[in-house]
Parts: sequence; structure tokens; C-alpha cells
Amino acid sequence: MNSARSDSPPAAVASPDEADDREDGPRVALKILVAGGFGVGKTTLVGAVSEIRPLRTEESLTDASVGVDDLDGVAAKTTTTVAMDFGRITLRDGVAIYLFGTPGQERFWFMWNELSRGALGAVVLADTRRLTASFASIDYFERKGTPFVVAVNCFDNADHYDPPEIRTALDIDPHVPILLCDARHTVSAKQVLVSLVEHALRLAGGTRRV
Ligand SMILES: Nc1nc2c(ncn2[C@@H]2O[C@H](COP(=O)(O)OP(=O)(O)O)[C@@H](O)[C@H]2O)c(=O)[nH]1
Ligand SMILES: [Mg+2]
Repeated sequence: MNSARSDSPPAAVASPDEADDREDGPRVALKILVAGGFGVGKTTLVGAVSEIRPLRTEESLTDASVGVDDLDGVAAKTTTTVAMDFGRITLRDGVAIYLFGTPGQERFWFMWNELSRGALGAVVLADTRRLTASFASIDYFERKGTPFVVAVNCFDNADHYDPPEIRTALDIDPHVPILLCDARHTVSAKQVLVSLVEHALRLAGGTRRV
């Protein structure tokens, strides 16, 4: 298990309109969830964009996971996130994003209500080889009315599908952005976050660009 460095977040993550005036910290802190099924790339995405060494709670997959975690299509995966990922990114001066990678396994769903409180929105990562693994996350954020975008993590050996095909397969509302990304690459992962922030602002009636 890795531990976070001393750049710890503010005691509470403020909502966008709760900017504080401290000169040494962010004036606005946004909380974004990174969700999706087991092995879709949540830990990878948080690690790709975080400017602090992400707090991870990876543990080795053990035999106890067999029959509990859905390992179909992710046979090469040797670790799993047992609590959550945490990372931070500064979009521009004074605006910090705190990222919470939410556990994909069903047994951790109880954490989602806590984690989603005060969140600006969510990125639902999807893998075209196992789209069903992301259904639960999409259902959850739709039910909650939490703004979300779907980011299809383009794995090297996965078939390529265009966003309209993915929208149909996942039955996603027309207004929800669907993007293709590579969770390993900082620029691609950051673009996903920017799309989510813009989407959330649009839904809130704002027109500002971040
Ligand atoms: N080829 C490829 N592999 C990836 C990509 N994203 C993640 N991986 C790998 O897929 C595995 C699962 O990713 P991980 O981030 O642990 O998934 P999580 O369970 O959603 O946190 C890891 O071995 C990653 O290195 C990607 O975009 N392309
Ligand atoms: Mg993980």
C-alpha cells in the first residue's frame, strides 16, 4: 500500500461556491469521483493526472477474490483497490480538483453515498470488452442526478467503437458526453476531467469555460 505525501487536502472539500481566501491553498476545491467496473482503469487514471503521489489502497488479488470479483477480461490484473484512490490536480491557479476513485466491486457500493456527497460530478470509465461492468455506476449517478460523463478507456486489444455505438449499447441519455480516452496518458485523462467540469457547469446553467 502506498501512502500519501504531506500535501494533504483541506480538512473539508468545499463546494465550488465555498471558495476560501487562503493564499497558500486552492480558493476553489472541486470533488470528482472516478467510477466504473473492476479493472476499467480508475486507479490508472487517478495516477495519470494526480500532481501528488496518489493515495492508493491496492492489495494483491488473492484466491479469496475468485468468485467474488469479476475477473473476466482482466486476467492480467494482480491487484485490486480495496478502499479508494485519492489524487489532486490543479486546473489553474486557485482551482483544485480532488479525485476519488471509487471501488468497483459491489461489496463497496455502500461507500458511494458518502463519496458522492458534495461531488461536482463523476467520470464513469468503461471498457468495451466488458461494458456491463460499468452499468451499475451509470445507474447510480443517473438515479442520484449527479452529472457524469462516460469515458471509454481504449485498451490496446479491445475492439474500437465510436461514441454513438457506445451510447446505444449503454443506453446513455443524449446530453451525457461520451469520450474515448487512454487512462494512462495525462493529457487524455485531463481532457476527460475538463469535459466533466464543462458538462457540470452547463447543467448548472453556467457558460464559463474551465
Ligand atoms: N492497455 C491499457 N491498459 C490499461 C489502461 N488503463 C489501465 N490499464 C491497465 O489495466 C489494468 C487495470 O487498471 P486499474 O487502473 O487497476 O483498474 P481499476 O480496477 O479500475 O482501478 C492495470 O493493469 C492497468 O495498467 C489503458 O488505457 N490501456
Ligand atoms: Mg483500482
